Amino acid sequence: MRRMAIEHPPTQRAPHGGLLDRRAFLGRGLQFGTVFAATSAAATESTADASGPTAARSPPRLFGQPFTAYGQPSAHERQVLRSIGLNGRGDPGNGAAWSPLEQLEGTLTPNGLHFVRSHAGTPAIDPAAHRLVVHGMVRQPLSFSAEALLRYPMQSRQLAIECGGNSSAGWFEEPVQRTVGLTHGLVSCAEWTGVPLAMLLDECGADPRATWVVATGADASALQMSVPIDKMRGDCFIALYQNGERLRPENGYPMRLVVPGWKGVLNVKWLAALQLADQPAMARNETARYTELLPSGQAQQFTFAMGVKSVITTPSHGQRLSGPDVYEIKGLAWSGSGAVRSVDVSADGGSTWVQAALQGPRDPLGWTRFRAAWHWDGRPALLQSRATDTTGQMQPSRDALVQSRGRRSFYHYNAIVTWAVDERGIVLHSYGEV
Ligand SMILES: Nc1nc2c(c(=O)[nH]1)N[C@H]1C(S)=C(S)[C@@H](COP(=O)(O)O)O[C@H]1N2
Ligand SMILES: [Mo]
Repeated sequence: MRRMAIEHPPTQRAPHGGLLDRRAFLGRGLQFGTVFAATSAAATESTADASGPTAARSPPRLFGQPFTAYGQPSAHERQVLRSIGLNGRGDPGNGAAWSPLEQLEGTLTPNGLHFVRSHAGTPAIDPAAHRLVVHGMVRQPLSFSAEALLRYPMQSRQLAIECGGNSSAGWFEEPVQRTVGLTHGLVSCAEWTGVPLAMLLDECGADPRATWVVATGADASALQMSVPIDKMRGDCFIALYQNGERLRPENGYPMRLVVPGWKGVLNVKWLAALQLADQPAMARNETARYTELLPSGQAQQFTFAMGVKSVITTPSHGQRLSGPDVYEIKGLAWSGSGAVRSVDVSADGGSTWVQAALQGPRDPLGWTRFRAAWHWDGRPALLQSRATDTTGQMQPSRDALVQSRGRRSFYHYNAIVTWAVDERGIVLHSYGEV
């Protein structure tokens, strides 16, 4: 965690729980920059002999390692890994690899750390043999190989894909004590590149009476998901590339459906068929699963867009503040309905809020990185972030979410997350009580 030097902790508790507003952030940041520069200049001067810290910092002049045909992360970063969780029920290979959000910076997920959620493992698909068939209510059913699709005009978007079941531990009675990645890591943001679906629908001569498109994958889960045709025509595409290289096998190689902003399960991987129809398929994953059981006892179906959400990734569970000081609070925000307009940060459990600085580059449906400077005075604090999107939706408190959705929900948990910092600097997950 980045630490910045500060003189002395004030004896009075600072307003806003020590959160510095954006102007103060800039002013103080520059001041700290100067302090750092002065310190290192002094160090250089007083340690002119070769045994000093300056000499120790210079790299040894040895010949380097050979070139590699496919680069790997530094051996010193080998601990930055996804966490694998098998579901234990359902098909073999039903489970997920959670992305280590607390170890990431910026707004893109490297391909090797993109979360994976699969219902029946990763199928071995030979791209030469794989076909996408578009059929049903069309004038002319067509089949597309990956090679054929690669010749179409493409588009790229930076999109957060989030599993509908992400953050579902938030529904538990007691706050789970796990890292951000293991609680909220079923979301990632990548630049997806591929062929707009509208182009393929036109080529097949979509029947104007078709209202739904049912997507099926080639894996053993035989996942079937129905998406309204207006959405499909509007902004869905068949992705062939992920962050500039062909899709990873776990993420749908050689082709997947991308449904911007909507729940992850609709983004069918290893896409094999698109059937145009005048009704949804009513398949298992849109009836028995991926529906919301409401307090009334009724279940809500076809809950598509992911809600507005944010989470502080630093400081967060498992990290420790080393003492009273100024820290950068940072985290991620996204919404399935529109761009993140603002993120507020609180250090006193939501009594007072300060606007965080937002960082791009940003696709409206991609990740937004937020940052705020915080002076921790060494006393217990409750850190929270709260995002608002351009449609006016604001991330709810946990109480408000439970109030409206009851206790039998599983999907679409997007409440404010609280990290409690105790006087030792230990960070725990909390439901807001001091
Ligand atoms: N064919 C197929 N597509 C699938 C799935 C699957 O099991 N099989 N899992 C879905 C679910 S539940 C999610 S959240 C996303 C996850 O995408 P990712 O693994 O690329 O992160 O893929 C969806 N597409
Ligand atoms: Mo999912």
